[in-house]
Amino acid sequence: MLSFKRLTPAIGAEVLGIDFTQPIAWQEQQQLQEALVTYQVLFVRNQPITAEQQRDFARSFGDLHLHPIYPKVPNVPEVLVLDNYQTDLTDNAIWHTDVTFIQTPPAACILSAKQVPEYGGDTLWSSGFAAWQGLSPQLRKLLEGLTATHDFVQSFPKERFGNTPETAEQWEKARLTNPPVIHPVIRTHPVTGLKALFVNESFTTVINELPKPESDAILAFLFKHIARPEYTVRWHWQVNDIAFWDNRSTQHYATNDYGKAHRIMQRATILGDKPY
Ligand SMILES: O=C(O)CCC(=O)C(=O)O
Ligand SMILES: [Fe+2]
Repeated sequence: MLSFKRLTPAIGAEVLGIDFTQPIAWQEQQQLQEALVTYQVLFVRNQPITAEQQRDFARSFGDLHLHPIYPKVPNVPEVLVLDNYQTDLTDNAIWHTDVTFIQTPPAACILSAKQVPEYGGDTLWSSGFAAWQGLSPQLRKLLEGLTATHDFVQSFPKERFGNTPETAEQWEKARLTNPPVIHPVIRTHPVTGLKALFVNESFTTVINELPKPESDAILAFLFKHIARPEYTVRWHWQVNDIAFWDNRSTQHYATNDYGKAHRIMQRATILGDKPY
């Protein structure tokens, strides 16, 4: 029997009583889907799943995104590998929502911890609902109806992701297939109808309706606002933990404090709808 233990008032719950190495019953699947919207991020301890199991579970929620840059698990391209010995992951130590540089950003992501440092390497999630509700009515009025540009290149610059003969072609292709896109600054969650702040420091470059200096100042404020501890939950990883988050209403930050310790995570990314 599934149960959920809430972790903070704003966001996060631990899921108890589930085994992802076994097929998930339809009823459990429904419960998880509902809980994902309620808690925004779910954590499950002790789930030694294979990449194929992770892919298949993720696929039961929707089509999967193939990341244009990050390395993939061999033969399982739907599961990407975040290995600090292999890839520059410093941009994950910025508050961000995954893959907002496409027209239909992910609805949800599933992250599995394969190797973790003894200490450090925690990940934090922030609630876009709580952040929105934490703004004054005056600022909310200003932001509603505004749009922002999201650009892949801001977080994956050529200097770091396309600067070798092996990566240059992949990077150029990624840039061409991922031109900048426009999303609302405040999005409406398609399931709950709640509003969430939807600009993030990784990919959002400008609020389109404002002069650049005003856009810069307001974005800087919003990026700081989303990080307020009251809106967040912090997870300390053990190997084989899973995090499953609603990528429509949250941002996350992978703490970069573990130096040369080896940390490996694998992620499946479930595509969503066009934000409105
Ligand atoms: O490494 C982590 O904990 C999270 C990395 C990240 O940003 C992601 O998986 O989307
Ligand atoms: Fe991320």
